[in-house]
Amino acid sequence: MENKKAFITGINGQDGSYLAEYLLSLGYEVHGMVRRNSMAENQDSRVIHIADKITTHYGDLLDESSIDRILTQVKPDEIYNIGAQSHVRISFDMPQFTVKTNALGVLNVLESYRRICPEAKFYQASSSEMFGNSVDDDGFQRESTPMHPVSPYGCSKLFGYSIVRNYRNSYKLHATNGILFNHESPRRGSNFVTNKVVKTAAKIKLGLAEKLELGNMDSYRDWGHSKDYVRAMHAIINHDTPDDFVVSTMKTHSVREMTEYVFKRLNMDYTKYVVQNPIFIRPEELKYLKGDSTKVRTTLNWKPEYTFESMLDEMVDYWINYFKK
Ligand code: G4F
Repeated sequence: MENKKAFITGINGQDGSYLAEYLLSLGYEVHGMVRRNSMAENQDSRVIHIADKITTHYGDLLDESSIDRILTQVKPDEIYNIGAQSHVRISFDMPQFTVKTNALGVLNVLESYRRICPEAKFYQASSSEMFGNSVDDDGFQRESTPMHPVSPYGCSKLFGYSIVRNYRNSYKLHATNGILFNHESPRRGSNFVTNKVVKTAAKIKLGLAEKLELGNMDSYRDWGHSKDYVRAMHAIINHDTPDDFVVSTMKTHSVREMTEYVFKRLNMDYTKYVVQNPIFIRPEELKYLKGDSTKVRTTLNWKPEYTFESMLDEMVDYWINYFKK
């Protein structure tokens, strides 16, 4: 039997790169879309170690003809739409770009998919940011929780989520949503809070930095590991029935608790180094996330392997080794 073919938008991101590795390990032929930018380096820094095993194609979520071209050429069995402007605070600085990419971009991929390879399966990277500050009485967010986003990013993701459901019902497509809570790793962009804290704490430990500037330390997040979450993406897209699933650890910690843990692991007291800079505070904040992932655990037999602590430990070890080298 021929190998299955997967097409990943955002293959050079944190999730795209782990997903590509995971699909290769399962014997897939992996294709990914990369955007042209003006950096001196190549546009494949997170997948350079598997560059000879994957095929990258230049394209953009906002350039329909490039998506058409790639899907016509590749004819994938599975499409993972993971590319996005994924930074919530930056979405307040670039609201229109964020909405075009994260909302219209989903529609562009869906339209090409519907016309060119409707027999394929489709996965959309939906987000817990869509819930905003809505929480069920038991303190969890789940598939049935109302969605009231509090950022241009969250609003754009809610459109993406809704249009996937609409296309699934209207055109009988195997189109799915993973509603993923925060997920991290050493490959996380350094302007997201976990990697920013770990990287700066490692620098402080080695005498390479003096302080860490943060915004709101009293918001709560349900943090898992990207490697665990890409396994969930694959399970979701391969479920017999196209459906929507929350993916989470079912535990929550504040930014302050996370910072305290990281500094303690390096034998330091965070209160001596952390200062607040209002520049990192958002016009409207999502205060509390804790996901109920019972559905994906019971239906698809998924569970995370990393804990909050083992995930942060891996990130600390990575950055300490990186700066020592
Ligand atoms: O790490 P963050 O920037 O992640 P955020 O906003 O929760 O979004 C991430 O998770 C979403 C899933 O819910 C994804 F959809 C999205 O793409 C992204 O992956 O911020 C986490 C928390 C926030 O409450 C923020 O206000 O940390 C707080 N924070 C405090 N100081 C900071 C900082 N966040 C950042 N990025 N930088 C700070 O200095």
